[in-house]
Amino acid sequence: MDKAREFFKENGYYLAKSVFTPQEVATLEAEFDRIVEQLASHGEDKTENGVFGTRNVHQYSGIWMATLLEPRFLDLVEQFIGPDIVLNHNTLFVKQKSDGETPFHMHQDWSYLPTQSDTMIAGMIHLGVATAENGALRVYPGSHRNGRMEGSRENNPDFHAKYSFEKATIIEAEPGDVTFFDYFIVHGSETSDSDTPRKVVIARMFSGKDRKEDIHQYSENIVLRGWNHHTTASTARKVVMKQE
Ligand SMILES: O=C(O)CCC(=O)C(=O)O
Repeated sequence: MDKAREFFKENGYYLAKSVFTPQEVATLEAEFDRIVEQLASHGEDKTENGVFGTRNVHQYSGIWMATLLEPRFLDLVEQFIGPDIVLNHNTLFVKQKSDGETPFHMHQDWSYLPTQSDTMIAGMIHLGVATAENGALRVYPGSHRNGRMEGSRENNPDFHAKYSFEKATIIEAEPGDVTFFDYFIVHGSETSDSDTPRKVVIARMFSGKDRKEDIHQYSENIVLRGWNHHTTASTARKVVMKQE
């Protein structure tokens, strides 16, 4: 385990192999596909350049809720952010072959969901293979040590010119693996050129000793392990009421 923590600290990411068994992946992929079918039945399966998805798989599936609470998963998360683990939200997405421009130009995540102590990380659970061809995640190892970089959003061409896809490290993965990454690491992914869809669920989690910079900022605030030291009656509401 120390190996995972050390690698993460040094590089800003860690690929954990075979966290979920092939049997578990089969069940999770079936639940994943059921969510996708439900989206399609509501006409919510329009792709943006080959990518579509939804937030919050635990709002669809009890099995997915249990998966986010799986000790093998949380033991790894604990290595990176400590024993108090709060779910901000999660995202399911499928990436299919496309001629369009990638929606994931190189960026950092912090400006989308800043927290006071910058503990936010992502845990990307792979339900299918991730390869260079089908648009796997690419990262700049060690770039998390730059902290908050100005203009590091997906829509900033100057930032993308500085951090090309070509020079980034491609993180290929197998079903059942989990890729963890810091919200400061420079990352992104190219359009898929493969007939094999890429399927992932990405959980965004932060330490229960940390807090969102703005309490009105969206968060599920679900404690997956330990304690949330900043919850109050007002923040425990789904919609935080603004003071008049
Ligand atoms: O996994 C990918 O293709 C990119 C995802 C990403 O950039 C993000 O969720 O911030």
